[in-house]
Amino acid sequence: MSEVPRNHPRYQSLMLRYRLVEGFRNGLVAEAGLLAHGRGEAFDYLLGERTHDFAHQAIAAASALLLTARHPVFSINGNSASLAGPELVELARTQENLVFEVNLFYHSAERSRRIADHLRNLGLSNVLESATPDAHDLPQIEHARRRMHPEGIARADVVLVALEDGDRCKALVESGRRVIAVDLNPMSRSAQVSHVSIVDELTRALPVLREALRNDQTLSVDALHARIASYDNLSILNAAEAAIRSGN
Ligand code: PTJ
Repeated sequence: MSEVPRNHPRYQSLMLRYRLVEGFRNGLVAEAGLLAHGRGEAFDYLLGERTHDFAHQAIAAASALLLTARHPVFSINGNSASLAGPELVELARTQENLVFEVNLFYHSAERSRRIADHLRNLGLSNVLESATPDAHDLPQIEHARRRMHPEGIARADVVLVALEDGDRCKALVESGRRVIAVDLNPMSRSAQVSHVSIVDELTRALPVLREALRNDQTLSVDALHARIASYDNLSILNAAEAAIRSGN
């Protein structure tokens, strides 16, 4: 895999596969995570593997939400940790109060610990694991993703999720938290129910988000609130679906 020449037309896509397969071999990624990635690749292919204007608009709203948040938390699963380690580190450097909480659908204590260790080894310090003995439970959810660390998602007012399952997204929204989703499928339940849906590939979207956070730091809270108030997620989802259907 490392022998793929940099000028190969599918270089980036192949490198992401490599990160994911490596994550699988190291016990970070669930078997189903490999399938979830393939689904994402298909949508990204239809989107022309680029960050569209609708994603830039969603990222601008996400930046405003994160900068005005009291306690923002990025919910991390096996795929996001394996795909986007370096991008998460850069994001944490820009938004210092951002907490990273390992929260898994196919939970095992072993995989959760491996993911948390992986992130800490990359240099992240604000790393929590949902499945702690004093975890709170998110109402409406039966599976392992209901758990919330008391210093993480349980206290969060803004939660960023990526490659998320729709029922937890909905439960997070209904719990009163503001939810930002990164999901290549604008028709997924996660994208449909979130307040801000970034329809873009995770490792492409995060550096754009980091740049937006950097640029927006000097804006007033009023200006950030105005941006959030004027943001219309439904029109963003419609634009993303239209791009996929038209192939533009
Ligand atoms: O690590 P765990 O146990 O928490 O398991 C996590 C997985 C990913 C297995 C689980 O959340 C899952 O099954 O996800 P889904 O329901 O398949 O949803 C994944 C969504 O993310 C789909 O809509 C994909 O199109 C999208 N997606 C896949 N890869 C990417 C992506 N979106 C952005 N960037 C990607 N790289």
